[in-house]
Amino acid sequence: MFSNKDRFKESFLKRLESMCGKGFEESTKRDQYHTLGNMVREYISSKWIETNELYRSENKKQVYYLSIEFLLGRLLGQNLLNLGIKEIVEEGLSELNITLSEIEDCESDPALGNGGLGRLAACFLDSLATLNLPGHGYGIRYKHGLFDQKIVDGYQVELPEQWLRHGNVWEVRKPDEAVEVSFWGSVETSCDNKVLSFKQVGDQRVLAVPYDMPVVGFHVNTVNTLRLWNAEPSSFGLNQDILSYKRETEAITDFLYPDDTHDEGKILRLKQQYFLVSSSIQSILASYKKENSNVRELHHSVAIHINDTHPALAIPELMRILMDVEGLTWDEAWEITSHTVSYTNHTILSEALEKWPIYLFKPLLPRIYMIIEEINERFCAELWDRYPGEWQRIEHMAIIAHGLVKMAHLAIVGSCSINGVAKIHSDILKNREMKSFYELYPWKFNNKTNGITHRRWLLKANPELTTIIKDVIGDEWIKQPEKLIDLKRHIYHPALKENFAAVKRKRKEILAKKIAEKNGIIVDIDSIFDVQVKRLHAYKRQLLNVLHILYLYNRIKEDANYTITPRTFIFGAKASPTYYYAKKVIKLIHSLADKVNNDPRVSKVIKVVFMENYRVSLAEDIFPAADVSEQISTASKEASGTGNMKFMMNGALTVGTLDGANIEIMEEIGRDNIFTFGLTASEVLKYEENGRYRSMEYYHHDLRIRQVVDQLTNGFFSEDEGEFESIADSLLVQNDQYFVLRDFASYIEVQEKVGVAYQNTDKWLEQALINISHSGFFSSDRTIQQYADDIWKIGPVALKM
Ligand code: CR1
Repeated sequence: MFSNKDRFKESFLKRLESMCGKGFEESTKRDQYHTLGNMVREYISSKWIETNELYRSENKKQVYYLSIEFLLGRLLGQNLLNLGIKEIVEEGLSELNITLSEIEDCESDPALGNGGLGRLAACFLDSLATLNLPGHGYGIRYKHGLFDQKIVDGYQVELPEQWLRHGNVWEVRKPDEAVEVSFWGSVETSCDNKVLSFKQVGDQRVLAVPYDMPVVGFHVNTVNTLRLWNAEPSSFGLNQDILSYKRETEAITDFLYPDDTHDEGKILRLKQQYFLVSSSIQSILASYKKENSNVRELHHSVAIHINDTHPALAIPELMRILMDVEGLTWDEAWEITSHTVSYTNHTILSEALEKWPIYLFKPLLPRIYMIIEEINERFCAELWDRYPGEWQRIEHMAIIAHGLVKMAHLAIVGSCSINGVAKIHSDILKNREMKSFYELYPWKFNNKTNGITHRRWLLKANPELTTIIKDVIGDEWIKQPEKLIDLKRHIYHPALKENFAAVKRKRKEILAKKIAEKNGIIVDIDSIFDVQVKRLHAYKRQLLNVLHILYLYNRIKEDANYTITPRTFIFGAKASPTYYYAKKVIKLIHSLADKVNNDPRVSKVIKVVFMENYRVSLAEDIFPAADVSEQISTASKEASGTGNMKFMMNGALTVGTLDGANIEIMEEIGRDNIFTFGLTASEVLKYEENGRYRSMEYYHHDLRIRQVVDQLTNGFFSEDEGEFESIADSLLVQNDQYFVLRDFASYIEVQEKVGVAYQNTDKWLEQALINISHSGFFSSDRTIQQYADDIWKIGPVALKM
């Protein structure tokens, strides 16, 4: 049906009629989307079945990637591209006078994730399939993904996201593979022939029903699986009021937690975590046992990866099943578990380190708690042997302490590998945050610098740039992204520069049109598009960006001779609904935008735009249009960042601190092709240790700082002088935890350099092209290959094309 455009057109029209009961003329765009989506899914399914059969027959080691988030984005366009049938479909549709993008816009953008961590998981799935690696995702099928953001009078309002409202063409419900997950109750211990056995009784059972989604590799036959679990009432759960049982059960998969760093501390969140883990481990074991008789060999055939600590209960859950169901001894079960599970840490922010109070944990998961207690006791005994008398160290490293279960400690002790997500982050883990664990298990610690799939962030998001690159260096780089470096030889060719400039311009025009439609703001295409898009967090320092814009406003107002390269400052960010400070910053951006955009003189040279509801599909419009990428976190706080890589790949120049993967970007492209500023990580950490930073001194000594900080509370923005007082307090009263004022002068200076550099168009274009040439290193194909070789020890299993 996709062999050529005529065949496609014919099947499309036929299918449309049979599916929607309408002729083409009466059909809506959504009917067309559904028809095409179904055709594509059907086309995928034979490869999907073949891949699964191959995995069964080859019986090679497989990896299961457990993640509480998968931020997939829309799938139609990506699947067409990966299947290699996008052009045929586009041609066929154009003969019907429709464009693919109109149809794509009918697809909801599944936001089953918050930000970097969830999007990373989605990029990894794409790379696994493309590299023909047997690797599958396990996650939760949230009925409502991350909230939709509306801005009302400058304030964020959250609306429930509804990605399933019109169904999901990509999923297949598999009720036959449903499993049960137990909560509450108590553990009955019995002793038979000196062998203890454990049984959870009086528990509440929840049915976990899998919905499988195909993960299509790029131009290969591999189709892996993303299995998302849905919570439903089980027929065994009827020992309670049926309505409340149904409600309680379904609540488990109703919502994604909209908070990506704070530990919510909610029992529902813990339920979600155990629900994901228990159903996934049961399913992994069931499929292992179909082909293998000896569960003692599990770790030779199965690797289980936990994406942050949210799925860390995989460790005690695997122990439970190996002992209570399979009848293994503790030592046997531990040997297998600790060789099967590996763990990635994504942040050092202490508020994000999950710790569960025992009083919540123990009643909800009594058997799991028992197992963790035992893991802890044995671990502490080991420590006691190794560090006799050092009770402080032992207390500090224990898995259970001060009434809390520490998930990161559990994850470290029970895993064979622990990795950070950029060099500096992994070093901080080893030398500071997890130092004592590193001393104990140095071999477990390693780094895997994050990556992004160039298939979504370049081929799909920026087909115009893709074409230019292909015209110059061919298309080998598409399969081997490191070959993008071949472009570097051509950066001085005027034609390449011109073509790149034309593409950038075109993409800026497209974005400008969206801004005009959505925000009613007309922006200057010739201005620098300076973009900061990411979750809103104090450590990401959107505030630094805001204060700099305010400083520019003041300069322009005060000095008639002040000249500046015109700039459009673009923001996109969701704030966690309960994060008061973050929501205030969103309001501040809007108040600033009002001031700037409505001032006749200022608005001639700068504009401020906040794009509502930042999400994957919007990101695909933004990255290709950006000139400048703002990566300005307080050094040491951003574990890696991945937006930085997407900008670079689309030829934006970075303004950044020496934090996370910015450092490796700099190492790749050279110091001259990035605008760095601010404290280094070791300087920040030193300040934090010695407590010598006084933000007040910067406020008093730098008039530029004093002016902008005063403007937060002197009625400049609004009659309500208290509106932004909390922000001013964070800077002064609370001594500016994220060093905004400390880095302010250095930020102004580097931004001036950016303005000057942009004037030299030729050089700017060369630098943009240098960024693109080096972006191959940041493909998630490289990252995944490293995970596969060093951690999972898995190799490709490929079907012939
Ligand atoms: C980090 O903050 C990193 C992503 C993916 C985030 C970001 O720097 O790029 O993970 N961490 O590794 C996170 O979401 C809960 O922690």
